[in-house]
Amino acid sequence: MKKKNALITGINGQDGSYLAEILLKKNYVVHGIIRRASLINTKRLDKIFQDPLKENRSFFLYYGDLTDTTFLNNLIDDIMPDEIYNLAAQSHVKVSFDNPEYTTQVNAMGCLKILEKIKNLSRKKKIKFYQASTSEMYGNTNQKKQNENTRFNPQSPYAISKLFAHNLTKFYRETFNLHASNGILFNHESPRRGETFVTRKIVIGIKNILSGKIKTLYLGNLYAKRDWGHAKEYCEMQYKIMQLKKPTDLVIATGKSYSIKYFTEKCFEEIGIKIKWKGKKLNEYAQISKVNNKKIKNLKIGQKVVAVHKKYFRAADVNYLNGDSLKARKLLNWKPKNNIKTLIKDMIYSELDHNLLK
Ligand code: NAP
Ligand code: G4F
Repeated sequence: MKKKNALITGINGQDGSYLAEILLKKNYVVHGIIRRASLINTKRLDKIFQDPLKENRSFFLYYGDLTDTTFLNNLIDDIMPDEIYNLAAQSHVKVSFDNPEYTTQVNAMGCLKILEKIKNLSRKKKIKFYQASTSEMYGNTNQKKQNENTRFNPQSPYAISKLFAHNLTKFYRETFNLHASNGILFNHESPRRGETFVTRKIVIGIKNILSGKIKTLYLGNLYAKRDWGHAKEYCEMQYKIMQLKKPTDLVIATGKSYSIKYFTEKCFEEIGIKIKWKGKKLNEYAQISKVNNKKIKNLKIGQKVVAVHKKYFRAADVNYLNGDSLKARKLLNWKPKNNIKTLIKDMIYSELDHNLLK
């Protein structure tokens, strides 16, 4: 049987790398776009990389950029994929405040370029499309749980660019009859998470505190709450959404929401360190109150290990996200396997030197 061809934009990212592994296991030929960088930065793809000179390859990488229309059109013409997963994005919310135009070019216009190309090819081939939509689009809402019918109220250039792409995807599906779906994914993390997103930053911060490289980890808004799932599991859902007979928009979430403060406490707790919070607002900090781990010798009771710094606050923030994924649970026959505990364990144990752990 002829193998299916999938094109993944953003293959080098957290999700792209997991999705590529999933599709290769399902016997797909996987094509991915990577950006040229002055140093090789494709570590997440090391496991699945195939020598370009190997015959009968099933994994192909192409240098390109979502801002380059000619490149995108030529590549899609060449591959004529069965499925396109659009995961490429300037995905950092805080960065989008400083780079709003670039964020919009990539996240919004990038999506438009691909949808237009799929539409123009539709007489030749029906290419299916998945758009990486986001819970950030809900912004600040008074709904206790957010689902596919909740009103969007985006709070950043990132979220606005993603809402543009979300609406486009829906519009092209309804108007031009494309098989195009939005996965409205709530935050999902893993050992492969980018180092400047808060969960990975906390885990790396703890590692650096344990090794003595830093004394204190600085964070921003400790009171924002997020619905954190596991990226590997959510990427399996991206594949499943693509396989639906009828394209649609689906929320993927755990339905549990925790603050950054809670996540931080639980990470320390996982390695046997109890922290105590003191102070308020910009003077808030946490110090070590107990160490229940004989292998940790260089930390003292009272050491200030976490503090708040205004640098890490945003001009506007999303205070509370908690997803209602009932529709996906029914349509995809899914329920989340991971919770905050298993997520923290996976991130901590992948990051830290096992000799330092309990
Ligand atoms: P990520 O780790 O930041 O990966 C994004 C990928 O996009 C990176 O490989 C990046 O390339 C690539 N990229 C950025 N700008 C590009 C451009 N101009 N042209 C081509 N490629 C470009 O993000 P992620 O966490 O895997 O998320 C995947 C997608 O889901 C993103 O669209 C994100 O916005 C969305 N999303 C994520 C979450 C989440 O919690 N993780 C939740 C909802 C939605 P480099 O490797 O060269 O930087
Ligand atoms: O980890 P974050 O940077 O993720 P954020 O902003 O929720 O965005 C991520 O999830 C979205 C899905 O909802 C994706 F669409 C998006 O691409 C990205 O993957 O921040 C989470 C929260 C925020 O409220 C932030 O203000 O943590 C707060 N926070 C507190 N201190 C911090 C920090 N965030 C970062 N990055 N760094 C801090 O020091």
